[in-house]
Amino acid sequence: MGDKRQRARVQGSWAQPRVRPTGPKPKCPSGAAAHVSQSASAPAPAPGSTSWKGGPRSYEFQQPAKPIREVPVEKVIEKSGVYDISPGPSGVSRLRLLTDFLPQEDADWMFSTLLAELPWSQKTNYRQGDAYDEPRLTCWYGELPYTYSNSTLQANSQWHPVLSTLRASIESHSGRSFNSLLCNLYRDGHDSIAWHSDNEPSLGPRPVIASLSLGDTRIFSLRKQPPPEEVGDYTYVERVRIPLSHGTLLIMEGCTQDDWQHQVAKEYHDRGPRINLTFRTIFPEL
Ligand SMILES: O=C(O)CCC(=O)C(=O)O
Repeated sequence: MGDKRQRARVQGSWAQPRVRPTGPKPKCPSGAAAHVSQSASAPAPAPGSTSWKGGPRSYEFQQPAKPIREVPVEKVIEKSGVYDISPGPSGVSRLRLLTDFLPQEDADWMFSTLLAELPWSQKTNYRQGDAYDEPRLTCWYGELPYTYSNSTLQANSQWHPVLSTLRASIESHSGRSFNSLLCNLYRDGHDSIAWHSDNEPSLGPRPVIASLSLGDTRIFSLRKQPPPEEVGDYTYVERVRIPLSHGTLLIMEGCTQDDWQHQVAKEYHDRGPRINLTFRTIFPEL
């Protein structure tokens, strides 16, 4: 899939402008596979020679059978603001980014306190019955348990005082209330979270997720869900990339969880630890 997307991008953006042949449409001598053919009358070049002897070089241009499809250019969001990343299909998907939500000194001491004092552990998830360890550490706060990827984080109402303070300030900034928190610790650049949407039934329709980042910067990527006719092929979908730095608050709302997926991919250069706090609301009746 990655390879397909790369080939499509090379064709779409880097290829030379398409030359339209004038005159009658050339016929493909040996079926649709031959896009550029060399004249059959031209003999092979002499060994070591750099030019063809014995006749002019001639090429026949064959239009590709299907029009070349452009891969949309990935959008980058780096500045604070409100971004409507799509108007549908389910409704508006909206991101609010605040890069300096926490002053640097507060972000610094909160990061080191949470890194040292939260009960971090590695969760085991299940895919088609097979167990795998999440490539990051987590802990959960909330009156209710939280289930995703076929395993459950147990209820935990012992909020760390730093987390209670942060919850109150994010609630007063956003005008939303949150009863739960999933904390993620990416120990280094090899830790990650795979493509997913926060769309568990217990989060209710159109959940609002407030995500606070502390520590090293990591790239938060979003990709749009493909329309049904693409049968799960993400090659041509819209993409957004947001570097989430120390003290940045990102709020996802509207239809973001219906129409988009997000991830934090592994990186192959050195990254220090990063904590991400995702405040959510869990509905007991769902
Ligand atoms: O680490 C992040 O920024 C994203 C975390 C996330 O996607 C999640 O907890 O669902």
